[in-house]
Amino acid sequence: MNLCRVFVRNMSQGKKWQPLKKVGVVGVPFEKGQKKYGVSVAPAALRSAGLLEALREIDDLDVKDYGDIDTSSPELDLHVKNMDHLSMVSNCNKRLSEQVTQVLKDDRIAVTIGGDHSIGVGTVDGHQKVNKDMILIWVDAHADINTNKTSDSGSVHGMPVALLVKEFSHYWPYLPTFEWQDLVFSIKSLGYIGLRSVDQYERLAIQKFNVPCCAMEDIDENGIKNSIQYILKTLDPTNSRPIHVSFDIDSVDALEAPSTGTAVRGGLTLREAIKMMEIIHATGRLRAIDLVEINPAIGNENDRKRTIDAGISVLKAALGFSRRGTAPRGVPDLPVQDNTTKR
Ligand SMILES: [Mn+2]
Repeated sequence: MNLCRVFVRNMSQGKKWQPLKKVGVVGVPFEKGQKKYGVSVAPAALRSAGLLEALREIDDLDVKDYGDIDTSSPELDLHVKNMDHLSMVSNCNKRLSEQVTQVLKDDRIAVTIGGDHSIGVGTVDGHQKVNKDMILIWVDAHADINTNKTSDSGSVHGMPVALLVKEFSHYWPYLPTFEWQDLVFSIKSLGYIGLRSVDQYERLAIQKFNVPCCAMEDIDENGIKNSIQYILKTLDPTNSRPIHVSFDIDSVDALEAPSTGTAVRGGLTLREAIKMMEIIHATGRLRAIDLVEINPAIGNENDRKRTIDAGISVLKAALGFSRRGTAPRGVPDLPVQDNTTKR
């Protein structure tokens, strides 16, 4: 009797995770977080390359397109040093946060297609409003954890992590128009994969806060499987927390994803990126994924196509596409011929 009661209690405490079979796609045609033209056309380019159809081909996946976020807003001078287009970044992220919250409340995985990486502020804000215990895996060549004091460029796409972790609040000045943001996400719930271009103060931040981090040299040393498993185990030893992946296409090697604004050689192979996503999918805990920094205006037609294909392959792997193939559901046999004559 007592044993039975203990068993029932354990069952109800240990939530059984299953991959969610419903996704909601949100486009964010926004590029004011960096200086180059073109990132804002990525959602349209991904859709016309067949992103939605590719996701719908995944076994049993229910895909709803929520359309694009309205990224238009007046440019205000907020008198914050070394932060370009701050009011526009803030407005876009506010709307994006609300949309991501809605997708998750609709019981779908939020798939956000950027846009530059400044939109990670809104996707994480919107996600943690629903899943307070989420962990964040930032897959990127860069750490994106500069403040306006440490940034060389003033571009906000190099600052989203610093903007979204609460431990950084006293490294920032007052940021007008950011009142909508719930600054509750902790840097203790963050891990990095794919780093190979890290500024000095970014490295200092990673060390100071002991952020679990698999830079490319660690991935070369240990392999992608051990690397992602190390990040997942460190952030969430009991396998019980929802996962948010913010995937910058520049994490992938510039040879395989050339159409991006800050390409760096020596990155993840496409196969490593896909393998990592298959492992994350298998946890059953993926609840939000961002795909950012594809810039179809950079490179030639071949570069553009290769980069978009890489991005779609990464999303497919995260959402359950199997490279082994999938047999048709509920079909026990191959189709037989009407003609009964045997060969
Ligand atoms: Mn990035």
